Amino acid sequence: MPKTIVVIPTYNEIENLPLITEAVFGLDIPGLQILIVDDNSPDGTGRLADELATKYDGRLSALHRKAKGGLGPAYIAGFKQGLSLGADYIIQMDADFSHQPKYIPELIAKLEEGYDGVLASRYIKGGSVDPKWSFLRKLLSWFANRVYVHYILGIPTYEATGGYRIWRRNTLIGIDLDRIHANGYVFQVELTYVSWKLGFKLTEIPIHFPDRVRGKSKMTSKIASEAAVRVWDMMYRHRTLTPQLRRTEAYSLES
Ligand SMILES: Nc1nc2c(ncn2[C@@H]2O[C@H](COP(=O)(O)OP(=O)(O)OP(=O)(O)O)[C@@H](O)[C@H]2O)c(=O)[nH]1
Ligand SMILES: [Mg+2]
Repeated sequence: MPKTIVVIPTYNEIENLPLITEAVFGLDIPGLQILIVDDNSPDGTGRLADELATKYDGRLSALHRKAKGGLGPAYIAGFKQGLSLGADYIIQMDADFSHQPKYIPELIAKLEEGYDGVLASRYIKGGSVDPKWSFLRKLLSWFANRVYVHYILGIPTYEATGGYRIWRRNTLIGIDLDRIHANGYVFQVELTYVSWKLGFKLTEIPIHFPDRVRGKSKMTSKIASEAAVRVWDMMYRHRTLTPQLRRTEAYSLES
């Protein structure tokens, strides 16, 4: 039975955290654990995560970081911790229910067909976003993923800014997380780009993406517009990667 760890980064998600953990454990997937990565949320999400670690003894753990450092560094710390806990598969997922837990069994099943990573996609056939999105938001997100990422970066998927995925242990080691520098949206694109350049086999499953109901979004239009510029720099930095440059040794948690 493979050990699957769901890494959930949180910042002020006190309302969502107990509900999302209950929903994930409610799927009754054998060997599944949750790792919460909290950046010292002022609303006490980190304390709640410790309480949940006691409640779900051995099935849930919390990683506490000192201050809000962005999604990218939180995920990298969470991935390294998950690997050191012995995960065979690692799922990355938001706490706000835009990433619906019901797709987890499908993500695992698809990975087990022999892929190195599976992306939950809003922009392949059968996928969709919240009907409440404005036309402009839909257009920008569609353009970023279907056009920019696919045709400019050349990534053979139609989703790269979304952060609902599953990775094999060896993919996250091979990527070498220490070469991933970006935050927010670009972090998701960088992870996809680097894994593809290194020759890992990626695929997608379609999902519906509803907007969050509880709590506040941390995404701003500044972060979104910065992403469009930073993605060029990211592409330049990784342009010479080839499968020969995969990392082979495990990470030490100090790095
Ligand atoms: N640990 C940590 N988690 C974060 C940070 N920023 C955001 N998160 C979490 O990352 C997930 C995604 O953040 P959201 O604010 O929902 O951003 P988004 O989903 O891109 O934007 P929306 O569509 O507006 O919800 C949530 O679980 C947040 O709590 C951060 O700096 N540190
Ligand atoms: Mg969200």
